[in-house]
Amino acid sequence: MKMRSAEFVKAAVKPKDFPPGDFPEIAFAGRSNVGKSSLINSLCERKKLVKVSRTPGRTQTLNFFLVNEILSLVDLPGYGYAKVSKTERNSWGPMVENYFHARDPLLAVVCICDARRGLQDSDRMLIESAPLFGWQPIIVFTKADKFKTNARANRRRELAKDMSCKPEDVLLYSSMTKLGRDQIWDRIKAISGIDDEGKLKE
Ligand SMILES: Nc1nc2c(ncn2[C@@H]2O[C@H](COP(=O)(O)OP(=O)(O)OP(=O)(O)O)[C@@H](O)[C@H]2O)c(=O)[nH]1
Ligand SMILES: [Mg+2]
Repeated sequence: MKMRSAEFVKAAVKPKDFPPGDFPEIAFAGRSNVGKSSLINSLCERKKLVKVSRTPGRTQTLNFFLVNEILSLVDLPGYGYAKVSKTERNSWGPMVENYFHARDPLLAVVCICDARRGLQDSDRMLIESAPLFGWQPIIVFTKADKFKTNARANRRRELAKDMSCKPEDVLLYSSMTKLGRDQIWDRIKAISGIDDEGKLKE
């Protein structure tokens, strides 16, 4: 993906505060601390576009970004983090559900999991809700740099077995090494109708 520009648009909680929705949109979801914000930064080739948390559970709003002035990316708050206050933890559900319901341009949700832990129940729930809301799930296993090459190949096979797919279809990613970056962009580009130049296809 040719990266010409990447900018923060706004943070929002309620549908009335969302940006107009003029562009195809891809959201990034996953458990707290899994690496959602890091993934957006590394996809956009920016170090500090999105704040990466030192303590988990920090992203508490829906954060909208615009890439190449044609593609909207949304960093969603993490789910399942026990240490934020109960009110904050419970507010993830309605806030994100309202977003999923209200957001016509949302085409896909990148469902991010830790490659070491694999799919957790909460991840499966998110993925299973895809048909209800009409977006496509793109399942990404991040922090793959935590495995050495051989161990990573084994882990890929295990994850494929769990998902009943081919090992080569498992998206392993690392924000540190950029492993898997092109594959994720290829999926996002295909779903959003973006060409190799990073422009919307006619
Ligand atoms: N080794 C390794 N560490 C990573 C990777 N991606 C993220 N991290 C680290 O994981 C921690 C959490 O990363 P974030 O990107 O803030 O995770 P998040 O999912 O946005 O977290 P919340 O917004 O708090 O839910 C940070 O310390 C990152 O440096 C990766 O691919 N490999
Ligand atoms: Mg975050």
